[in-house]
Amino acid sequence: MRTKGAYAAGMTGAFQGSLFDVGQEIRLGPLDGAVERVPLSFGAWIDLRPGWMTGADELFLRLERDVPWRAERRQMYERVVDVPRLLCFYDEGQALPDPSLDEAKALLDAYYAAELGEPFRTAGLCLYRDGKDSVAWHGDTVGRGGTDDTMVAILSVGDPRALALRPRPELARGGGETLRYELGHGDLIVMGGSCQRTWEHAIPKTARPAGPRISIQFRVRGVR
Ligand SMILES: O=C(O)CCC(=O)C(=O)O
Repeated sequence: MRTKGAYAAGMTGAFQGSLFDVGQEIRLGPLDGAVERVPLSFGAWIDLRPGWMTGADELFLRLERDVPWRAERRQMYERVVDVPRLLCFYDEGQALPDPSLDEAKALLDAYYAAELGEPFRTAGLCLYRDGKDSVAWHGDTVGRGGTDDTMVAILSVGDPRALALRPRPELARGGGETLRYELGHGDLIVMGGSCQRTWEHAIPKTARPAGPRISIQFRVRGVR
């Protein structure tokens, strides 16, 4: 289902934005010297770069308006249920919906070139309309993410939502803490090393008032 317009027409909570950010020029800050690496267990790690993009609320509004958002449905036991978020996938070679995303990809490619050994190729966009939208615990294990180390870089715009991370229960055997990072308004997180196959991540539902958030996930070829 194509829901462009329906969302903007007010299906859910409206985006307030930061008074200082809407209408501001979209700019990406440096990554060199500004990224904090957090080592995790089992050879996984995350990189954090809070506030990487300024003018991120402006980008949120553009993407909310311009991206052909789709609702998906999936089989859950005997029922087909709505996936509780809207999606749009830009495959390798497809034009990204805003030039600032080309710039983000180019900066990520340059910063991670030596360590990753290949460029980011695809961009998955997700729109969480309010606190009822979510994604369950998972790793990006379709394709090479299930067998090889890789990186998934996520830029968040709009209202912050918690991205939770935990070691896979079968590896942690009941131990291992859950980490939570509130991501929005231009924050960058990069999951790397074995993170996709030894850890899981989720955007949990929240009962707290939550405005909409868009995440842009850059992945390498053959990882979903
Ligand atoms: O929205 C996010 O930041 C996470 C998205 C995600 O995990 C996914 O789509 O696989």
